[in-house]
Amino acid sequence: MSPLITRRRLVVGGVIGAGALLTGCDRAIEVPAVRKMLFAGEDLHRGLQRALTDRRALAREFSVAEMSPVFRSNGTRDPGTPAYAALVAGKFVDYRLTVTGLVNRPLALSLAQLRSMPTRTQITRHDCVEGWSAIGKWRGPMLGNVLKLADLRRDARYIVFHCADTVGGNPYYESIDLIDAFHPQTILAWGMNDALLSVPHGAPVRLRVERQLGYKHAKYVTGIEAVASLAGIGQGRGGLWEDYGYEWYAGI
Ligand SMILES: Nc1nc2c(c(=O)[nH]1)N[C@H]1C(S)=C(S)[C@@H](COP(=O)(O)O)O[C@H]1N2
Ligand SMILES: [Mo]
Repeated sequence: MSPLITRRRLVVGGVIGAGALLTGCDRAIEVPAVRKMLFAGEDLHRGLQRALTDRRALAREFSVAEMSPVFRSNGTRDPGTPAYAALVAGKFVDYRLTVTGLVNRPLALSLAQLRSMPTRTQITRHDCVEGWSAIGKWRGPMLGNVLKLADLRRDARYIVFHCADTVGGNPYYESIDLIDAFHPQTILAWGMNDALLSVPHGAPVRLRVERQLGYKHAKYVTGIEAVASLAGIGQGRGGLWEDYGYEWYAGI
C-alpha cells in the first residue's frame, strides 16, 4: 500500500469518525458527492474552532527538561536533488530564500541575513497527523518580520511556502492565512535544539506554525509567495497533502 493511500484512509476516518462510510472506503473520497460532504464537515469544524478558540492564542511552550530525547524526522529526510546536494556541500552559503508575489519589495535572503535578524526561541510540541508527537526547541526570525521587510501588499491573503523536495513526484508546498503568518510563534526556524537545523529536519530553513498539525510545518523552504488565492498553485487546495485530501486548516 502506498503512503498516499494510507494517509487518505486516515483522512476519511478523521473527518467522518467511525461511521458506516468508514469501512473499505478508500475510494469514497474520489466520489464528488462524498468529497463535498467531507469538506462541508471541514468548514463546519473550522467555523466551530474559530468560535471556540482564539486563533491568536499562543501554543503551549515547554521547559528544557521536557524536551524529547529523540525527535524523529518524517516525510522527506533529504530532498536528494543535485541542486540541494550542492547547497549542502557549500554549507548553504549559496542558499537564498526568495519572498515574492504580492509584496512591494521582493527579497532574496541569504542564511546569514536570516540569522542576523532578531530571533524567537520556543520549545513546543510537534503533533503529526500520523499519531506521534515530540517536543523540540526552535529558533529563527518571526515570519511576520520577514513579511514586513518585504512590505506585504494589502491584497495578499495567503502565504505559500515552496520547498526543495518532492513527494510522489509533486513539489512539497504549504500555505497559511495571515492570522497564522503574523502569529508570534510562527517562525522561519534555522535552529533546532541549540544547533543549526539538520538536513532531516529541513535545513537550512523550515516553517514552525505552532497552532497547526505537523504537515503544515514546511521543511526545506526555498520560496515564500504572497497570494490572493490558492487556486493555480499545485492542485489548488493549498498544500501537497491537501491536494491528496488532507484538511487545509489543521489547527490544534
Ligand atoms: N518539505 C517538506 N516539509 C514537510 C514534510 C515533507 O515531507 N517535506 N513532512 C511534513 C510532516 S508530515 C511532518 S510531521 C513534519 C516532520 O518534521 P520533522 O522531520 O522535523 O520531524 O514535516 C512536515 N514538513
Ligand atoms: Mo506529519
